[in-house]
Order: sequence, then C-alpha cells, then structure tokens
Amino acid sequence: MKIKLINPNTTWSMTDKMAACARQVAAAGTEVVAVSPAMGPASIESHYDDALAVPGLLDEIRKGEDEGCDGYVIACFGDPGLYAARELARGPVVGIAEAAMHCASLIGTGFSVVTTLSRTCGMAWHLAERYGLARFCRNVRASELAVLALEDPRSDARRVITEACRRALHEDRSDVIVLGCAGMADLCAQISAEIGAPVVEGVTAGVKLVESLVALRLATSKLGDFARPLPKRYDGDLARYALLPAPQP
Ligand code: 5HY
Repeated sequence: MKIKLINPNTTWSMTDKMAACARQVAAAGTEVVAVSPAMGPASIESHYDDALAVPGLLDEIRKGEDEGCDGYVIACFGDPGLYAARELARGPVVGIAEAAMHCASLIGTGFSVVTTLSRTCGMAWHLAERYGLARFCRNVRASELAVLALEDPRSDARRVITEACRRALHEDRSDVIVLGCAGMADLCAQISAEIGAPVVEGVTAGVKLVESLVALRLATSKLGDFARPLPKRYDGDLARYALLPAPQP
C-alpha cells in the first residue's frame, strides 16, 4: 500500500525527519511518500498559518489521488484541512493530533500534551474536544519552543521538552505524554526512556492507523459530510480549485 505523509509546512528538513520516523514503523508492504506542499507557511503556529497551509495541503491530496495513494497522514498537530481532505480523498485521512490522542486514550487514564508555543495550546484543547477526548486530556503544556527551533541543534529542544514532559507527569496526574508537534517525532523514544512513561507522537501513530484502516479495507464514508465537494466556480487565485464531477463508478 502507499501512504502519503503530508507535512503541511514547507520546511523540508522537518518533512525528511518525520519521513524517517514513519518508515521505521511502516510495515514491509507499505510505501511512505513524504512531501511538503509547494506553497504555504514555513511553520504553523497560529490560526492564520493553519488557514494558509490548507490550499497547499489540498493540492497534495489531489495529486495523491492521481498517484494512487491508499491513505494520508496530515503531519501537523493542528490537523489543518483534515475534513476538507477527507472530502477529496477516497482512502482514509488521519491527522497526527487525532491519531496521537486516540492512541494515548487507549494506554492510560489521562494524557498531557507537550507542544511548542503557548499560543497553540488552545488549538490542542479544541481538537481534544472535537475528537471527544477532552476527558482524557489532563493538560496542554507549552515548551515555548518555536516550531523551527526544533530544527536548530542550538535550541536544546530535547532537554527543554523532556523537562516539560517530566513536569506534566508530576503535576497533571497524567500517565501518558502526547508530543504536540510533528517536528518532535524523532525525540519520542528518548524522552519516553528518560521519563519512564509512554510517549505518543502522531506521525508514527498516524501511519499505523492509516495502515490498519487500509488493511481492513475501510475508507472515508462518502454518504454524509465527507462526500465529494459539489462542482462550482471558484474565482480569482482559487479558480484552479474548481472540481470536476466525481468519475462515475
Ligand atoms: C506541527 N506546527 O506539528 C505544528 C505544531 C504546532 O508546523 N507542525 C507545525 O505548534 O502546532
């Protein structure tokens, strides 16, 4: 099977890092294709960034449909464009926040999210609510590292994030940690070993969830909200997003 891992920000070093993590857990028969869009924000740390990441993300979904991708992972902890992507894609589409939070809810009584800047904490709480997992979410903590600081060896990111995870276990009554950024994917195993608790990150969780859904021959239902968008005119720079009617089966 072919799973497309889409990093919605345009920082390819982060895309390559998360692709390596994804390929470590992918099954032998699973090809992971990892991309960043040709346009969009270099990092996603606000609602503005989140909105501007979506057109480029949807371009990658549309290309994936032509490339025969079986499923998709949206590798940004805000799960930008998740529902729009589900309308376009035939196969399953999973966001990394959704994947990580669901997995964390299966292995503990409560999780803390450790994310980047404080201003992104509200989004994490919103997603826990949206996915029906707020009762498992004990807290959302910011490391106060900017997303791109995770790409800078001088940021001491692993130590800063590990300390935030340790505090979360002691202060939040959490027994599982969720890493709140795709750029933290490579830190997961080391942090888990250092704090002595399960640490879930959404890139690998997302790949295995999509793999399982495809193996179960489960795809997004097109009977309700996730039906293909209606053909219509889009004006200005968005004109190229007009969709042809779905090919008849
Ligand atoms: C992410 N931003 O996973 C999110 C993390 C965040 O560019 N990739 C990003 O801070 O929301």
